[in-house]
Amino acid sequence: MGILNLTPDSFSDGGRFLDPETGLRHALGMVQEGAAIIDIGGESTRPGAQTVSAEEELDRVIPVIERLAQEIPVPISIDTNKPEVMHEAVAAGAGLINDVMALQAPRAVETAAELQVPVCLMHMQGEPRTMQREPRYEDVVTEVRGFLAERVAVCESAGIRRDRLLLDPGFGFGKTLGHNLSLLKHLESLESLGLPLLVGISRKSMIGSLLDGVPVDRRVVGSVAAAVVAVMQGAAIIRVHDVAETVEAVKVAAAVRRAD
Ligand code: YH5
Repeated sequence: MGILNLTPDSFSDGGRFLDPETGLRHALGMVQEGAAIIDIGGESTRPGAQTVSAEEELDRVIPVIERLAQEIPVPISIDTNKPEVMHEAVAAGAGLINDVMALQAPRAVETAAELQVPVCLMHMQGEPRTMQREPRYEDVVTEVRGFLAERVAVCESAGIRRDRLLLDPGFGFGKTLGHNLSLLKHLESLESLGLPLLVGISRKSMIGSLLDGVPVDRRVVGSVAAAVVAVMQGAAIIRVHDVAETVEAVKVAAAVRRAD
């Protein structure tokens, strides 16, 4: 899954993709590099980020989704927690909802059920503005697993088919480095929920911390290493900025995982 950020404050690409044409070119490039899904986001959810209005988010993402849906052969994912954005994005051609709030916003579960597209449910402790202040868990793996199991139950009760759900432990969302490492090491224990796992670690501060604070543009190798570990631990989809590098590494890791 290649990341297409349409936020002006996007930390890792400095908002270079605000212009729809530039966003389109970037997405096409990621598809050529082997991305199987393009994830489009118009609201920053990085630590400390402010929320944006639905109008602003729609202005950023809809023109790009409309163009991309015509021009790329892979599904488009909409990274949003707002029901209106989910609705308009699917109408414009998006085929997957990626919600870091796991459909906890008012009307989000009902909207996703109506839209009949796959949904990725992600775990987060707290909210983006404050989530990294002091993340606390008794047992991060058990708590994340329990949260995801409960959200799956809520979705199924609302009529979302189980085979349309994906799960994500939410690396960096209300987690310390230690929490993130435990989740990655024990990712396989989420596999018993029986749904495909999506993992997003690309360029995150977890990688920066492990590499003595390297800036985002020097986190590619560390991010790829984490992607390899995630695949070995059962991840089905890896959400990344650096598609070409990750695809090569993950092909090798997936072959090892499948071996006898
Ligand atoms: C995710 O994990 N993450 S947006 C801070 C960074 C680097 C990257 C300081 N949407 C996820 O990518 N959706 C985001 O460095 C996501 N899983 C899913 N499903 C945050 C992000 C980032 C933040």
